[in-house]
Amino acid sequence: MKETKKYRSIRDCVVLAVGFIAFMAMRSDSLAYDTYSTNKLSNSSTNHCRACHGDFRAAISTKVPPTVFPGGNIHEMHRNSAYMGTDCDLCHQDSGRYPVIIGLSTGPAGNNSGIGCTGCHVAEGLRKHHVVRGVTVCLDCHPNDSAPPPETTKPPYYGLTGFTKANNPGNTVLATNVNENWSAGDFLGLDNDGNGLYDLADYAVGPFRLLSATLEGNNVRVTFLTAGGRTNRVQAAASLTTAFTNVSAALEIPGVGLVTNSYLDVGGATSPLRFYRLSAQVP
Ligand code: HEC
Ligand code: HEC
Ligand code: HEC
Ligand code: HEC
Ligand SMILES: [Ca+2]
Ligand SMILES: [Ca+2]
Ligand SMILES: [Ca+2]
Repeated sequence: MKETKKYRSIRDCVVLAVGFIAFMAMRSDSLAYDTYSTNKLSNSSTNHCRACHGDFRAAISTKVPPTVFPGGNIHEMHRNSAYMGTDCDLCHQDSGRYPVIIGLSTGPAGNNSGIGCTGCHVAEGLRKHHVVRGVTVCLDCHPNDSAPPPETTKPPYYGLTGFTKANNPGNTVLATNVNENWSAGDFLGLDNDGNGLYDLADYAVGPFRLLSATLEGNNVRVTFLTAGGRTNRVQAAASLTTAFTNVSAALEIPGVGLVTNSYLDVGGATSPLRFYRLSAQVP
């Protein structure tokens, strides 16, 4: 047995070599996304976070409309004690500042084991958010994600006093520099579960209910509590046993935070009996 292994045919060596090259090719491709920037690891300057989000010490926003990073710097927004105040070791490896691995870091000693960016950007939710916003490339290498935890679940790093000021994932306060809103102007934190809805606009966080239905001549004004960023419809039925149909178009609720909205159902008061309900559209 030993002899046959030792004197392998040339053909076997070629197969082994081809196998090795194929493995190398897969490896460098898979490295394309596991660090923020592949520039110092391979020649690839595309297909990584930096290709779309730019230099971490700059202010490139992928949001539409763009969000505003304090001091024009994503790095400072995360780490500066005037803002989120996140400890270096939550993202970095203390052996060196580069490269920054997305799912691995030194971590806050005695608390967590160091899961890098995913301590706040929960992996499944982050990827789902990309897919919802049309960046489907994530599915190439992460096709089998389980369902992300809901918007209300605190990511592992949230509330680690002394290591970061990031806290409530629901971001229920419309103010800058609290909870998970550290960029200015939009009052939004993160879409933690990646369903396309942020904070109060996420149905797991913000309330959604009918407040009143009042007569205005032959019409009915339906008033409801919802949140900016949602798309809602008012629906009606003649009885509770018949199907509800849309009476309003898809209503895009403007602004951020809790909003009282109303819709005038023209001719709604001409039917002897009419039931209303609201429908939620999730992107
Ligand atoms: C092909 C371009 C592209 C690549 C590559 C990319 N992103 Fe994004 N990213 C986007 C877009 C587009 C959005 C959505 C902007 C929005 O929310 O409207 C986004 C959103 C985000 C957000 C905000 C999530 C939220 O809840 O608001 C974070 C954080 C983020 N990306 C991190 C990353 C990380 C980490 C990587 C690398 C693993 C990465 N992105 C790779 C385009 C990209
Ligand atoms: C939110 C995560 C995060 C935190 C917190 C953070 N950094 Fe960074 N840091 C990064 C990322 C991402 C980069 C860019 C890496 C790249 O370009 O590939 C970076 C880049 C750097 C670089 C440049 C590395 C190079 O060789 O180009 C230095 C130095 C650095 N950080 C130091 C720090 C220090 C010191 C702290 C704490 C005061 C800190 N960082 C906190 C994520 C973070
Ligand atoms: C301690 C929690 C925490 C950690 C760790 C963290 N982030 Fe963030 N990050 C946030 C929060 C919260 C926001 C949203 C701030 C806002 O929009 O007000 C954010 C926003 C971002 C954005 C801006 C998206 C946009 O355009 O609006 C990018 C990009 C980003 N993070 C990348 C990273 C990367 C890469 C890492 C790891 C190197 C990382 N983050 C680690 C909490 C964190
Ligand atoms: C070319 C293949 C490839 C693509 C495309 C890709 N990734 Fe990854 N990703 C990897 C590899 C490899 C790792 C490291 C292995 C690991 O930790 O699972 C990784 C790790 C991660 C992690 C940390 C590990 C975890 O799941 O907890 C996150 C978060 C992540 N990727 C997000 C994204 C996002 C967001 C996109 C789309 C913008 C994306 N990836 C696209 C290959 C890829
Ligand atoms: Ca913000
Ligand atoms: Ca949130
Ligand atoms: Ca959400």
